[in-house]
Amino acid sequence: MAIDSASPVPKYSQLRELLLDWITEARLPVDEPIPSERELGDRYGLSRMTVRQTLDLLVSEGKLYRVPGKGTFVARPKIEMSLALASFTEDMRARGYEPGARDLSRRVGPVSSHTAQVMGIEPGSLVHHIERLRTADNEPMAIERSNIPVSVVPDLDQYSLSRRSLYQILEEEFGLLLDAGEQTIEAGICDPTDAKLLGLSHGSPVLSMQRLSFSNGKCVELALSTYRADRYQLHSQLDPRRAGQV
Ligand code: 16G
Repeated sequence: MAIDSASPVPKYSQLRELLLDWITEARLPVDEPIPSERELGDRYGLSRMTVRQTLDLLVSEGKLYRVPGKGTFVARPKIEMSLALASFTEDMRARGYEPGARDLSRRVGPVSSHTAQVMGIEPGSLVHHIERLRTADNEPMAIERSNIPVSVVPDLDQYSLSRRSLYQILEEEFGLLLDAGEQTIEAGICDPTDAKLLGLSHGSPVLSMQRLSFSNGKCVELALSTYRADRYQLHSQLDPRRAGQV
């Protein structure tokens, strides 16, 4: 297969298709190096700038990853984001990854008015603010910022969250089984602080999530999370169309 100079499809886009086909057909395994920019340029008769543009695109899509000084490699397939009320720990274990959590900050303080409104709690009431870096096989995956009402979970600050799952503590120590939840997912751009923690370059795409979880009608957690868009994707089954329904 070759690049078609007469085609209206930009050359970097044609090269993207060719490389993806080649990776699929050759069944290149994860972590396999792909040829250098120079080799690809020679092979397809393209400038290094065009080849780099294609590789940048495939890296930002999470199909390839770069190791400075070493080259470009085939990335692991993206993780499908769970749309269940599962904890990060359960979700990662179910997929065969070792989950991890690093406390970035934990404090108790009054809830802001807008957060109180989202959570349906009294403005100014005390909440646990918990900020954690979540890892899978030691690789940073997400930053989770949780707000948990002190009135619902009084002594949460007594428990370490680096060795135990938050949902497990809620269930085993406080008898709180999460039985309802809602989640909003939006596209976002990583700010410099989060980018550093997630090992991304500033301005990388991320998925910003807001999850509200409830137990027996009471709001237990509002989590505002930043997930790496190069490692996560959303997949859902589609219901058949029915006349008159939107
Ligand atoms: C999930 C939840 C988060 C919760 C965490 C508890 C999202 C999208 N999801 O990641 O709200 O705090 O699980 O995980 O925010 P853990 O039980 O492993 O600590």
